[in-house]
Amino acid sequence: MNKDTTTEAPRPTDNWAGYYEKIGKQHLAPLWEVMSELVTPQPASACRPHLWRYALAREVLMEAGGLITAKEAERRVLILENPGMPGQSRITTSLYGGLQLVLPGEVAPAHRHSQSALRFVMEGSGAHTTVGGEKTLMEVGDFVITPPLAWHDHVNDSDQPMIWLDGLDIPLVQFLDASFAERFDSDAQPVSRPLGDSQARYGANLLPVDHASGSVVSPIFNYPYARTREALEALRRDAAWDPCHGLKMRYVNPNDGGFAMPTIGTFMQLLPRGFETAAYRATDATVFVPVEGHGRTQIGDAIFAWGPQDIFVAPSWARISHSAEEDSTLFSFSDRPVQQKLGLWREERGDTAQRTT
Ligand code: 1HN
Repeated sequence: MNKDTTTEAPRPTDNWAGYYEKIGKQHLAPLWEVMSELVTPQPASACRPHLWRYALAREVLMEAGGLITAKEAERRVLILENPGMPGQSRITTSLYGGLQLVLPGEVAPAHRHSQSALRFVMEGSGAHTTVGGEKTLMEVGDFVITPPLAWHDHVNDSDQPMIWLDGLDIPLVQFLDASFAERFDSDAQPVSRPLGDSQARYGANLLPVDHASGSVVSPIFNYPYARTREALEALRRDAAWDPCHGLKMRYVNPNDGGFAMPTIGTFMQLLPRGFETAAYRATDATVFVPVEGHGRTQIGDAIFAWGPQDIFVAPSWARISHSAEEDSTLFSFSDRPVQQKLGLWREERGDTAQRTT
């Protein structure tokens, strides 16, 4: 037995505050006061389920179009702030979301940063973004990638406003203190490859014969909706519906079959008219964007009715069930690649809505 006399000193139970103050001066703190908050029996997220109605967000975004130019703002974006984390520029705990407007004739000037970005096109046609020296045209439903530290600028040379959803891994990079960013010395970077180059080179189920890149970012930087939709339509004939997901596909990096982006997993699913999914939950909080159709989604206790271009978010480990009133397609994204690489990702399938734990 330990006979060290210090263990026999009176326990400071009547003066915890004094004890905490004393150890605080040495930048020490008692684990026993916080342990149950640090290590929770299941995810205890500040993230709340929420739906942003596109028509309402669009109205105030267009108003911003009259208040500030894309160039003045650098990026004219309204941040989608999760109501459980106000002021933190987060749509989920680990990810950022925003709605960006580029008006006809405008340029969002070239810059680059460590954060990965996805664009999911909500409205407009034919504006372009240039990423790492290649231009791509943007159409509704296209999923476009900006890899870490790739130069990127957006130019709207069409005659319609262009609006897209930005998804970035900003909170993750912030957490890791790994952010670098710089401005290009002109608004638009030089274009060094022809339109459609990466699509032909990497997006046609072919790779150049000596292609050896094991890059964690997909070299395909635009996954056009038309092709994704066509694949889903062809697959529905087989009707191998997943009870929790309908028909759900993952955007893929042809280098390795992994996720298209290293930190953000992206998906597109088809729910046919009348389909009701079984309850499902996973540890990756997920942002959903309906492209076509109407339906309802229950997330925990919240129920959201949705239509095209609305945006809704499900926190980690909240039970999700969808019902589609029409044939519906839902784009979604989450931090699943990070969680899977770290061995943290977990899912639970099936209708367990009656369970309390
Ligand atoms: C950014 O670079 C874009 O390139 C959009 O369109 C949103 C939010 C924070 C930091 C960089 C873009 C962004 C961003």
